[in-house]
Amino acid sequence: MEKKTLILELFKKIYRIRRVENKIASNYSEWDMRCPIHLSIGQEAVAAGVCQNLKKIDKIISSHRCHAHYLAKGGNLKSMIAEIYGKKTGCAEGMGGSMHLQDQKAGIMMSIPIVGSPIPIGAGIALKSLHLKKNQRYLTVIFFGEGATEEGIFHETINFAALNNLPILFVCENNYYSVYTHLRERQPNKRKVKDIIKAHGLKAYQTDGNDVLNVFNISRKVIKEIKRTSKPSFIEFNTYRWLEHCGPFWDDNLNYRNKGELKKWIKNCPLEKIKKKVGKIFKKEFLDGIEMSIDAEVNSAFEFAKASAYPTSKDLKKYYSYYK
Ligand SMILES: Cc1ncc(C[n+]2csc(CCOP(=O)(O)OP(=O)(O)O)c2C)c(N)n1
Ligand SMILES: [Mg+2]
Repeated sequence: MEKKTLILELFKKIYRIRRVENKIASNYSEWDMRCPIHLSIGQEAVAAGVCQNLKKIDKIISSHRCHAHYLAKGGNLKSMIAEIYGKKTGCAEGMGGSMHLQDQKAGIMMSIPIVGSPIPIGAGIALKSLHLKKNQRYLTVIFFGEGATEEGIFHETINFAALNNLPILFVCENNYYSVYTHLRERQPNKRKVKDIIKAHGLKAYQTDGNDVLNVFNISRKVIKEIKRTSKPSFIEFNTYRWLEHCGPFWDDNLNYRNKGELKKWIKNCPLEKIKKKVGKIFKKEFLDGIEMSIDAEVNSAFEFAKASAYPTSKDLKKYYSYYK
């Protein structure tokens, strides 16, 4: 892909994710969306940059903070919004909510909010690939927060993936916080996650997650290597969540984060960064047109979701045989 087309595509991806999540945040207080939400505002470049390198056949699996991954991998927008509104037209038939986004046609296998649990399941998905014919094989990307690296299952899976040469890209979005607790209160000082991974025998990288071109370039290089060698790899991207851990609001009145820290990361906005680059290549009117068409698409997904029906107790019976 030509560089200017790539920059435009990355801009579109990040703008769309931001637009969707801003609208979720602004509509949330209407209380029609009744599931918890974990927004990725401020972290979008990781999803956009990594997924830009994936083919439709490639698979991803995500966690509670899955909106950006789902959108970047090509998940259906209407089904996503309908799911968050708890509607039958949602991607989990309205019974999962924001933390259970999936669109298997687009290679989004599932999202699971039990911290750490998508990691071994992702390894299972990758293991299956090894048993397929060569032209049906795929790469699996497992997205998780740095909190998940503190779980035993993460280390067991890394070991298993290394031992079995599973074609996995482990993507750790290090936003420094697990809910209200900073990394420094959870992990020994100066111990790098990347070094632990290397000790398990994997190649491991750590880099800026807010510059989408940087994310794209390093993941392109690593993905090529995984496809060539069928050995798993790990990338830690440093980034930052702007809003509260769970919900649509700013929560810095709680003072668990340093105000200067948040300001610094807002200045380092992934959308503004790519917007600057794209603005140097394309005319403003052209970009305004793109933004308008994305806005219209997002608005119509919300209208679709609101107009859709809720699942009924009959629908529940399909999955819960004990439900009377
Ligand atoms: C096994 C388990 N323990 C605790 C929780 C509650 N919980 C939900 S998200 C979260 C923080 C996870 O932090 P991180 O992995 O860094 O992801 P982030 O929220 O920062 O994206 C916790 C503790 C959970 N869902 N699952
Ligand atoms: Mg975190």
